[in-house]
Amino acid sequence: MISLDKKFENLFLNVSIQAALSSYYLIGKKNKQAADKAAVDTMRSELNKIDMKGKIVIGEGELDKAPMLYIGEKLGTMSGPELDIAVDPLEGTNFVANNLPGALSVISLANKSNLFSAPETYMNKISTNILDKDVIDLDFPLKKNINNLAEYKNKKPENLTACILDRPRHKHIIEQLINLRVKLKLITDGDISGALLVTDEKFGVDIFLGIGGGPEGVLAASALDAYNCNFQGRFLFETDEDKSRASKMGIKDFNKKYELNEIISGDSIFCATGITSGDLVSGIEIHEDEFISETLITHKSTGLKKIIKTKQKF
Ligand code: VTB
Repeated sequence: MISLDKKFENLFLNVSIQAALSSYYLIGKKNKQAADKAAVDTMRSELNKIDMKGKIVIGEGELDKAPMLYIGEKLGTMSGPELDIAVDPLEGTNFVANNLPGALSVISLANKSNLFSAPETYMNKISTNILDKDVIDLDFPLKKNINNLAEYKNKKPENLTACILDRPRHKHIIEQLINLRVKLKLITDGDISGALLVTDEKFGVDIFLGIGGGPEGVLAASALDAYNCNFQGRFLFETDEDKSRASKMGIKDFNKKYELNEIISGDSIFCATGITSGDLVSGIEIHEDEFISETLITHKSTGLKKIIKTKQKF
């Protein structure tokens, strides 16, 4: 594995913090677009200061839909290593617009060609902290996954918790989970955070599942890799347009189930900074001339996995 230089931990931590701070000023202003734009603008200008040949593989969409941080955009000073970069400058635009918990600025990087470039479509996902094969699988019936999980963890199904986005498309899964007596953790948005709740017992989540954004799946996978957790995802290409965009990005099998290491491989660094406080990290706090931030940071090759709290002067 070609390790990413440790200096990138601090450089990307700073990018994530600055993007979060920019969105902070839009909390509770009912303006999703402005909050997103603030984070995007800042993330882009901060990334351009870094000595790297960076390429966006997960961003705000394709060039025709996103003027900035579009998939394929080149960033950095163009001297330094070739890096793949995945960004979600504002994960949870509703959270910021409505002053609700859980908004994050998220970024992840890997060496060139090691991070999957995903189109803007939905993805069916599953994550647990179980690496053993054949215990949990995206293609097993839900009942089998829950029974296997219960047996593996030596818990009764009623003592298991499943995290899932609260959406009508999940009605059937939610009903089945209720029938299986599994405890639900329904989230209204923000399934990067949802998928990461399996990484530590303190969150009390045994399994994350359901359909959310594909880009969010790739970002979650890069942190889950550092935690030695499991993730599987399958993109849902529904329209001809989805399929043609996917083809252009090199995807041949539209029905493929991706294992974690087909999404992210080699070394990687992941940063998620809180904008509003949530399950993973606290939000930005501003005091007269300084601000406090919390970022969950992971670095696969060094084993770094921690929450970094910073206090910075304006
Ligand atoms: C998903 C999820 C995100 O928005 O993309 C969701 O992955 C949108 O889903 O974390 P719907 O189309 O069902 O609303 C988030 O929750 C926030 O960006």
